Amino acid sequence: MSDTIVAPASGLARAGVGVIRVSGPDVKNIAIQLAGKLPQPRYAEYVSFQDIDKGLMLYFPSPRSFTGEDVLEIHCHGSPIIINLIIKKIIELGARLARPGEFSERAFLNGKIDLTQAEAIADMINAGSEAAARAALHSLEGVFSEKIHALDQSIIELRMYVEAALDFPEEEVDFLQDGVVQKKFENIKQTLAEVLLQAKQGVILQTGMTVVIAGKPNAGKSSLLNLLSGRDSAIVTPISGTTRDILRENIDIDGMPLQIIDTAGLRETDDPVEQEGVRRAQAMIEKADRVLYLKDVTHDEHESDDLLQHKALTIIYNKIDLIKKQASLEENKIYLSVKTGEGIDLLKNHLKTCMGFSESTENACTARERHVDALKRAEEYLEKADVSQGELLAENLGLAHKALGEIVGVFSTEDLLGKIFSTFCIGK
Ligand SMILES: Nc1nc2c(ncn2[C@@H]2O[C@H](COP(=O)(O)OP(=O)(O)OP(=O)(O)O)[C@@H](O)[C@H]2O)c(=O)[nH]1
Ligand SMILES: [Mg+2]
Repeated sequence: MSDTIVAPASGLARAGVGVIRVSGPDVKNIAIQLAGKLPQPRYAEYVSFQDIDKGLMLYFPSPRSFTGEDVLEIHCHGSPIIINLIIKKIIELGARLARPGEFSERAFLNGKIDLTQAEAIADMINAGSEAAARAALHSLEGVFSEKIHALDQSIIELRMYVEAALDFPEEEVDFLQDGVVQKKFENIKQTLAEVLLQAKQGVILQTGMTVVIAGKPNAGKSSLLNLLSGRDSAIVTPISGTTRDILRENIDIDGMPLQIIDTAGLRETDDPVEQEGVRRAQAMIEKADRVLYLKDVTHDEHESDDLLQHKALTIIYNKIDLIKKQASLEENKIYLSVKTGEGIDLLKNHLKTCMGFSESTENACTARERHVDALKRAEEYLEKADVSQGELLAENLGLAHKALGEIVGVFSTEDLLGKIFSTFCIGK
């Protein structure tokens, strides 16, 4: 990598301080041209950025820097205009604007962090809840990678053991049937299952799920959105057809992030505005991870439920306060009252169960769909392996090892790297 990159590290927001990051071989020269000096490594110095602004400059010489290259950090006033002027000047001095995620990509390519750690940086910045931020920190500290490495190590060991057996065909059978292989193999499978579960949990923490509230007009959908989000975001009236637009709120239930979406009541109508609302509601329903289909218990209770086809459907009978019924939950049916709040805990617990969310996020790590996929593939290879057939076992252990390597970035194609880092923002 021969060029020097620059980007606003703190975004282009109006704030007290704005941070610009520069990385690459021209850093020393750029510092001298811009501020008249190169600061002492890792000490903040107060300098003038030509006639643009005054502020702090820090120099991190290679390899002890975030990217592993020479890095300069510039703290100026947090004005988008000032930040852009300084960046323009730095580009004149020979740098170019960084691509999204390019700083993290360089850190990965220079061996400062592995792929899951690079992803954890993005996860931390995007975290939607405290639990998600904490989990991202664990991943960034390498806790998740450690688990993958440990698992990988046991696979390699077993594979070496099996390969050794294959080299002595006359003793192979004894080797494979001495119980050691079987035991090690079972341990690996069990650990893999545990890591997979943790990774799924990590994905939930990171991305949350999309829950769409749907149903007939006046069932209490907007009231439910307001109750769950704890704010008065949707208009609620006794008039059917109040909501037309899609409304979104990000909430978290005991640390589990959720996006809840309120929609227009589903009904036949001649009003073109409402028709568009119903069309949008149906589009949201199709994309939802879960649909809460709300009914008014006073008149819709016995209506057939096949009004709506969705793979993840929960039917909610609302307004039980009007018929003095008890709140209850069975399978995917919940009786509750948004007005009195009775049964809302049942709904919250139901949502946690649906997502497989466990309460103990204390030691959780963030993870991605990509990690879950790779772990699942590794699991499939192990399923195909057979302890009594050496060749087959060795081959599948090798394939599982390769799948795990993709997670931390040992065996990653350029394609995959491009895909991962391009989802980062500029400056990361
Ligand atoms: N008694 C009682 N009334 C409720 C309850 N939940 C909502 N309501 C009332 O039902 C009416 C309709 O509520 P909304 O939340 O606007 O219903 P909606 O499903 O969003 O209606 P549309 O937007 O028209 O589709 C309002 O007058 C609410 O106060 C409940 O649990 N009990
Ligand atoms: Mg509404």
